[in-house]
Amino acid sequence: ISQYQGIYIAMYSAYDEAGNVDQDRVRKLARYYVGKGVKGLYVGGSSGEGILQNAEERKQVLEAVMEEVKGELTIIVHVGANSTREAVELSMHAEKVGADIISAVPSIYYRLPEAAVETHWQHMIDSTNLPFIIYNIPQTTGFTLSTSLLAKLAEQDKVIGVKMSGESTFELQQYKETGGSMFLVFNGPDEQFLAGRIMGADGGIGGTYGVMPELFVKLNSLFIGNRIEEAQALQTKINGFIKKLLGYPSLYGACKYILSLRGIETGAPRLPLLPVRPEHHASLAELNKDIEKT
Ligand code: HMN
Repeated sequence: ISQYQGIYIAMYSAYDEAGNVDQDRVRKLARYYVGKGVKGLYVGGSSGEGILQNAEERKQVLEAVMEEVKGELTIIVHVGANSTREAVELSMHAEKVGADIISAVPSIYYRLPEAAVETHWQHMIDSTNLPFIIYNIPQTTGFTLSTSLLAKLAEQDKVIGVKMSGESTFELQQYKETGGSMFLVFNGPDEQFLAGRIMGADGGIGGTYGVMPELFVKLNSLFIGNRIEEAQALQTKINGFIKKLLGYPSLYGACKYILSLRGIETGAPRLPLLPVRPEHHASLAELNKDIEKT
């Protein structure tokens, strides 16, 4: 499993000024993350607004990412969609363009029994030869992955891990124990990265990594080097930044504005995610400086 361990940036969307997917901006954003020590990118997840884009747009985003960084970064694609049919279409597309791994949330809106979620995921798994990472994010989907479903899915070689975005490190540890030492668990809540690692996570996938990749790479190295006190101090420092980011009308609007200050234009997030407000520009510029000097 060491081939997949590490830090994955949950990549943001990149639109032009009219709000359309901008492949050139996607390429620049992907390129920005090369050479920073991260293992790869998680494309089209929560931070990437996959759920706010149609299938065609999601394909355009992935194609631009693959053209730019294929072979340089490991690419996990979020292919979750409400209908199984669309999720399967996106899975097959991901395989066709050379992505490394697919991953999906359950279907949302309907309250589905576990058997329906299992069937939904199984169709994606069966549609390609790619490895699959379950995406568990109960606070947004309303569906909590049980250890029994995890155990059942993990029996298949293709199901290599879970992205654990729930906030309980107890559940995270239970997933790791259930899946076994060869089953990957990725920490989701960035503010608990170190806690997740200590309780068994193999790495992390996170949305705030996108404005501070070097800090999470360093935090991960400190953990691996068993320098726990320094790691705790760095996580505390990072959490100060995350706390500020979460105070804006939208987290991604704030993160994307910070990137624009570094010359990486990605446009505003798509509504209903709110754009950054002009009166917040100055404090975000301050925050950017603080992050850059850490
Ligand atoms: C993604 O799919 O884009 C993210 O990796 C999901 C990730 O777990 C984020 N969680 C949520 O959005 C609920 C975190 O990165 C989160 O944004 C961060 O910890 C700040 O709270």
